[in-house]
Amino acid sequence: QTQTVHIAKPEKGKSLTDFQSVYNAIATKMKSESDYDDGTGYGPVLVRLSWHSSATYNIHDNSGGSYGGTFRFKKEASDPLSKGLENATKFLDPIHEEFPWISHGDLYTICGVTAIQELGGPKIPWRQGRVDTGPETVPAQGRLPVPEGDATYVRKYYERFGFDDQEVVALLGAHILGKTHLKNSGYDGPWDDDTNIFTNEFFGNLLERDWTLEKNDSGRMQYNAKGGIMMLPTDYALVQDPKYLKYVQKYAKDQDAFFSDFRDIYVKLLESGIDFDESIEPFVLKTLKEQSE
Ligand code: ZEM
Repeated sequence: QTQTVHIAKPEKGKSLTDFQSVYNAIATKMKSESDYDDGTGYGPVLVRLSWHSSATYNIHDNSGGSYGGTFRFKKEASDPLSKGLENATKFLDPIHEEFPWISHGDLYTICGVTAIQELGGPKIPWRQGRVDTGPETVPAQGRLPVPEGDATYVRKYYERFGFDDQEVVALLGAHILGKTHLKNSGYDGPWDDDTNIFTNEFFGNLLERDWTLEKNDSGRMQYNAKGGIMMLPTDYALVQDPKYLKYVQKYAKDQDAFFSDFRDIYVKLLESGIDFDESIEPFVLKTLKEQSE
């Protein structure tokens, strides 16, 4: 089987300061457009974009992943499972115009790092060096997960990335951010009362709320709890499977453990399939708040 090789090449002549400028431009635009999606703001949809641009990865042939920035091509972005992400790419268009030197892969990953940090999540060490590849490198559709699956489906799905049970549970904690939209996915509602604060509450909600499986207005089955919050079947799978449940309980009790494990698996996701030379240092970018202190 042929293996795709993705060697990181840093943006020429750019240093930490330049990437901090990109971070600041994204964070500032997030703040000034905080009305988006009924006051949720753009943070969650930017995190989802970083996930979908990386979610095409296949460990068996090293194809897909965030390296080539191929989400910029219609062939990839038009996947019905990515509906709604045009809001994220449109948000980023003027950022790319301001910083035309940044590759799309770097932009589609640094935006997720920016959003998580600005919304109160862990600091994410991020590395530059993704290089735009051509339309011929867009993976065939069918690599994104469907929300209808059970624990067996979720475990099998993440084998393609080489992620274990603990990593999968930590990563899915990102579903504390944002919401599902009938017009995009056919699911309906947020995962928490706060849609734009990164905490370990996804796990607390899974364990503590009274969940009822109900049919929503597009005929899809989802878990609902009082106060209008919801879980996808793939989210609820994490409490149905004893091996997953163990980590749900751990992260519900221990936000520091969640933050640290989430950081590690999110970095692994964004860097899947990329060879970084030792000379490419991870950047820990500062939040707007840290810079104003
Ligand atoms: Zn999500 N996700 N996701 N996800 N996701 C949605 C929204 C968001 C799955 C999924 O089907 C859906 C990860 C994994 C998985 C985010 C981040 C991450 C929605 C709703 C669906 C249906 C879309 C809509 O209607 O607008 C499935 C099946 C997953 C794996 C099994 C991982 C991993 C993520 C990040 C690390 C985020 C932040 C959102 C909210 C987007 C928004 O617009 O509010």
